[in-house]
Amino acid sequence: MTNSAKGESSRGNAKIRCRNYRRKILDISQKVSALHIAPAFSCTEIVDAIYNEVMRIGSQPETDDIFLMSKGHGCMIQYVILEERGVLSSQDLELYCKPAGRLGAHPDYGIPGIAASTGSLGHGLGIAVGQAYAEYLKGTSLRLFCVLSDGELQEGSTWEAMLMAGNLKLNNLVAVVDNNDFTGLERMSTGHPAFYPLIEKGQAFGWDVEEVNGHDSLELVTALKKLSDKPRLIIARTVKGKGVGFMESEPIWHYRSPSGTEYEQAIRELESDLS
Ligand SMILES: Cc1ncc(C[n+]2csc(CCOP(=O)(O)OP(=O)(O)O)c2C)c(N)n1
Repeated sequence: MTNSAKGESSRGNAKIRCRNYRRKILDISQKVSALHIAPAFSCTEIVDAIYNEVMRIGSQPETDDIFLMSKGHGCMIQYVILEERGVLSSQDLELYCKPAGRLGAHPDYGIPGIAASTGSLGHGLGIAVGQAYAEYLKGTSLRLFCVLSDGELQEGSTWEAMLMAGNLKLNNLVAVVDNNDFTGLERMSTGHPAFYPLIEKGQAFGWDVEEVNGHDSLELVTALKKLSDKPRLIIARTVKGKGVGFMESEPIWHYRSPSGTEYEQAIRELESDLS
C-alpha cells in the first residue's frame, strides 16, 4: 500500500470511529436532561487522534502517556473513548450524571483514566506543565497531551503555564487548542479580537506552534507525532457542534439535549455523512 493509500485508509477509520463516538454521545443525551454536546463534538477528532493514533498506552500504566482534558466540559468524548478502551464500563456511561453513577458533567480525579479534576477553566495547562516537569525530573520518556478551549486563553493562569513551559523547554508537553472561535455566547474573533493572532503569541512564549484543521485526522496525527526541543502548541481550527448541521456554531447547543425529533435528525445526518 502506498503512503497516500495508507493515509486515506487511516483517515477513513478515524471518520468511522468519530461518527460512532458522536452517535454514542447523542444516545446518552436522550437519557439526561442536558449535556455538553457541542463542546465534545468540537474536539472529537482531536481526542480520537490523541488516544487512538498517538498516545503510547501499554500494560504498565506508569509508562503510559498522559491525557488531560483541560476544557473539562468537553469530557463526553473522553468518557466514550475510555469506555471503548475498557477503562470505563458501559454501566458508567449508562449512569452518567445519575445519582448512582460516578461520571459527572466534568471529569473528576480518581475516576479511571482521568488525570485531573477540571471544569473550572484555565487550570488544566498548569497541572499538565507541573506533571510534565515532574516526568522530566524523573527521567521518564512519557508525553503529556492537554486539550484546551480557546476560551481558556482568556485566563491569566493559562498564560503563566505557557510561560513556565517555555522557560523549562518542556518538550514532553503537547497542548492542543480547540479553536472553535466560540466562548459562551460570543465569538472570540469579535468579542476578544486581541486574542488573535495565536501562532505568534505561542512562539513568543517559547513554544513550537503549528496550526491545523482540527477535523482532519491525518493533519492532527502528523502534528501530534512531531517532536521538538520545545513544548508543542497545536492550534486546531474547529467548528463547535461539528457533525450535526443544526448544531454547528449555534451557541444554544453548548449545553442542551436534543428532543426526540432533533435526535433522529442528528443521527440521520451522521449516517449520511459516511454513505
Ligand atoms: C473559570 C470558569 N469560568 C467560567 C466557567 C463557565 N463556563 C463553562 S463553559 C464556558 C465557555 C465555553 O467556551 P470555551 O471555553 O471556549 O469552550 P468551548 O467553546 O470549546 O465549549 C464558560 C464560561 C467555567 N467553567 N470556569
